[in-house]
Amino acid sequence: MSEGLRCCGFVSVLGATNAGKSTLVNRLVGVKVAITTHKVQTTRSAIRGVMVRGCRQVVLTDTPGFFAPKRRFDRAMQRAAEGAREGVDAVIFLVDAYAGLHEGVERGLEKLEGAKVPVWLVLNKTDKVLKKEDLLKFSSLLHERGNFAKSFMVSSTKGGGVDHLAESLADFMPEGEWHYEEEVVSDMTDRQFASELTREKVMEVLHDELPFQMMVETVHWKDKGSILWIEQMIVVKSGRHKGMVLGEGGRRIRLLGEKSRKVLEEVLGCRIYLSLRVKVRKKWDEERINYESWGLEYGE
Ligand SMILES: Nc1nc2c(ncn2[C@@H]2O[C@H](COP(=O)(O)OP(=O)(O)O)[C@@H](O)[C@H]2O)c(=O)[nH]1
Ligand SMILES: [Mg+2]
Repeated sequence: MSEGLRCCGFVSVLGATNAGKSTLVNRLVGVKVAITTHKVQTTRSAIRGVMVRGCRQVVLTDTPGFFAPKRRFDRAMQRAAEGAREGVDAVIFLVDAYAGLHEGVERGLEKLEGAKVPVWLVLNKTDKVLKKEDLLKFSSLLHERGNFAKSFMVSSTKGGGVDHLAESLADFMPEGEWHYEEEVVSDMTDRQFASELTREKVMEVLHDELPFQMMVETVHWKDKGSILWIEQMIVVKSGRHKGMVLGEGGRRIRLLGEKSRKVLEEVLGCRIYLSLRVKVRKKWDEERINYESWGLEYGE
């Protein structure tokens, strides 16, 4: 533990879906806490990642992106994103500099209007924008539209600018006891993380509408000494989706298990036996218990 006056604060990362919020949080924390994909709506609930710089702890909340909610599940995700605007020391409004101004950004600007805490504008994916003047133009356009206390430019995948942002965040944290123990990086349990990771792999491998209509439950978790035994259930909404997950002769589900296990072994640092199964539950996204286990509000 480093010596010095302890500081600790909370920062929410908000922005359109696919802006790179989860990638940035992982980069700031230094290890993977949130799953990321090129798909929209990957992050379903608010996940906390903990960044430490010297004697300063920054608790980052990664949120589902802003988008137009249609179903109950969408509405619950939106409430989780909106709720993260309050009770924090600062908000990061993350914008994909390459995608420019679009509906999700507009929605974010609207939601952040009149925010009671300082909002920091962070332009992401600068590696994809070749001309610096385009970045500056876009930044000033956003400054006309919103009230930002500070602004930054980063590439969350390549790392450019992230260190400066991390330093500024840490410096901004008020004096106070740490909220989490020193070695904690996330508020998710390993079991929840394991479910999320398999969901990421399913989303990566199946490139159509299936991902939004699927969840992963970890149904069995046992430490058997030399090996950690995990059984998971992929829950889908139809027999057709089940077939897609299984693949011919079960080939796809075996591949999914392989991919998920590899990353899990890396992150958890132990040998893992992972068994995946798939089942159909037509209305899983209407079941109250699933919302509670993700910390989402069920709503009307
Ligand atoms: N080129 C580039 N891609 C990025 C950057 N940050 C995120 N991405 C990609 O953008 C996609 C969405 O990222 P994700 O973190 O899941 O976005 P979220 O929905 O805002 O959480 C993923 O494919 C990321 O690899 C970046 O700085 N540069
Ligand atoms: Mg995300």
